[in-house]
Amino acid sequence: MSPKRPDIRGVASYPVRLDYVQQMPASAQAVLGEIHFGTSPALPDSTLAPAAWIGMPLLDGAAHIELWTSEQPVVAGRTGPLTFARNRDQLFGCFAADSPADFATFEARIQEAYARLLTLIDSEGYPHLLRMWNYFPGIGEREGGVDRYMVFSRGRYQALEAHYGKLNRWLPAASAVGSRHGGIVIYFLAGRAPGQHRENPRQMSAYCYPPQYGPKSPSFARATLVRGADRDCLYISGTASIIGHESQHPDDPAAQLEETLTNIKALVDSAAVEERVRFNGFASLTHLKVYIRRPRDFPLIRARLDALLAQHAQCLYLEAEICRPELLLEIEAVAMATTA
Ligand code: 3EB
Repeated sequence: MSPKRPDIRGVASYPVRLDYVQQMPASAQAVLGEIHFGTSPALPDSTLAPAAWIGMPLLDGAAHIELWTSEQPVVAGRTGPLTFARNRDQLFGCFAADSPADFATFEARIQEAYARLLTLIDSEGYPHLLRMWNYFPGIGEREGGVDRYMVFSRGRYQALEAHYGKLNRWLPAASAVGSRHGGIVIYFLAGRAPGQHRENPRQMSAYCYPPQYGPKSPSFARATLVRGADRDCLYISGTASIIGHESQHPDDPAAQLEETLTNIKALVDSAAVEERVRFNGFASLTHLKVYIRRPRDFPLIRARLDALLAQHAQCLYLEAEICRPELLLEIEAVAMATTA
């Protein structure tokens, strides 16, 4: 177990609990989902709740399981390649499948994943997407003037457009990151009630990016705010060294880290002011996943975050391929605030 565990147990009025752990607790609260990171596929033999492996090397040997649990009773189910577990308020779902090498087949698989999960959340009665994670190998591979990330973006766009029309106000916070091994894994949180999707004052909305980033723009919000009775939670999307739509500081990991942190701070602070949430800047960050392209940049990044973050912050450091070749790192986070 990580020595830095926040004491947020007993907060029944926020519907899910997240921990990054080293091993599954012997008797967990009801499990909504478990996502295992690392290079060797090690999944439980049989679980009712969604379980998936992401083939991404760990840069820090500590925690490697992203564990979602619930204090309320959980009901689990499966339809085809989708598994899910839901409590009264939220549904955790996971799509896992091979990743086709061929771009056209890959795009069709992504579109199918999104079509299926959108159908699932409607039929189960949790129609509001709150947070999405997208992992697949070869994100930077190029073929015919596009890369695999652009093809992913188009497959996702087409399924979302078929479901919601051209409206962007439904789009949730997301991450889309390249793994090294394994297939496509897409997992998500959806709610009975909507979250508040937020944009970053320093960045162009991703769904408005110009076509140089792909024939269809990436479909996600910069953050999604989910309110609980005595706790508010801001799910912060994968965030990188981008201002407007342009990558900043090529080849300078320290400067990319500072720009990324400034972007995250802008999301937390703007949500605090505009939605009147009691966030307190970086001190409110409770969970971070730090995706690093080159292992040699890890010590610098780790040292800066150790100095900046609260003692109780939980971090996962992963070696990953970021969707633009010049980006050396990307950080996703959760910020929490009490309401009373
Ligand atoms: C960016 O800001 C960096 O396509 O779902 C970050 C988070 C990024 C989510 C996605 C992409 C996605 O454009 C990349």
